[in-house]
Amino acid sequence: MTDLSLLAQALDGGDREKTVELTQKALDAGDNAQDIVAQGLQAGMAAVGEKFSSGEYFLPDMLMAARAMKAALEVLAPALEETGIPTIGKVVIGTVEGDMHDIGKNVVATFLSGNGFEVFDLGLNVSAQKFIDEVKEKKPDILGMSALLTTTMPLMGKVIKALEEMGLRSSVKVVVGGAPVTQDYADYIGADGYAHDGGRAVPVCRELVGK
Ligand code: B1M
Repeated sequence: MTDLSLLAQALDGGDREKTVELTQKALDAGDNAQDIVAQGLQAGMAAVGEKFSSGEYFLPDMLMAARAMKAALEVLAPALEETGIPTIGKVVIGTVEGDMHDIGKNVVATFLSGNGFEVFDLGLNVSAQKFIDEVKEKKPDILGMSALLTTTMPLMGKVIKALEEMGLRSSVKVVVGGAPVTQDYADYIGADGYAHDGGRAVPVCRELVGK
């Protein structure tokens, strides 16, 4: 197994070329794609977040790391999506309005489609109305919402309320996640499921569709 801490360091340093190179090397060495995400890329991003919080890093540092991570995820996508599993459920997913963080949501979407779900990714900055419209149109088994900011988290609760008001709540299971989201918060807003990370999102969604 490759030393994935080197990958974490490259991402932390915002070095896109090195991040992509080390991701490819780890894949070639036979490392599991989900481990590469968790122990390499996500570990690096966690370090970036801590340094941003402490004032050591600024917005451009976060942006460089985000670009490096996106490029590495493109390298990993075929391995993450490799599956022979037939479709086990439909998911509509997006990052809530006002929130421009989509890396984690993309990881979750990739993990889900790699594990047999048909995924409709609405992207980021998705309004409550858009979520509702897509639930009406696509009739998914699961609606997934991601929020990375404490200021955007409440939109998830608003969507759940709107689903209730429109008589749509019982037609869809709602799963929420994102760094500031907790199981307690998910319970508080009336979500059906919460996942701490992309790997966990898979069993949570499988359970909700009874598979
Ligand atoms: Co932002 N940012 N950011 N940022 N950023 C955070 C979130 C922050 C915690 C950094 C910090 O202060 N330590 C902080 C939020 C503080 C708070 O709300 N309390 C913050 C801030 C303040 C901001 C700005 C306000 C900064 C500014 O402008 N002054 C600004 C806001 C912009 C906006 O959204 N309106 C901003 C901007 C940005 C960038 C654009 C530069 C960039 C995002 C680029 C992009 O996504 N395209 C960015 C980044 C990269 C981060 C950090 C460093 C990393 C986020 C990330 O991609 N992590 C982040 C610090 C941190 O989280 N430690 C930070 C890797 C990713 C794989 O993990 O997203 O947690 P994560 O996803 C995980 C799980 O959470 C879970 O599974 C995923 C995969 O395992 N998950 C789900 C996520 N969604 C799920 C949905 C599910 C289930 C699980 O079900 C549906």
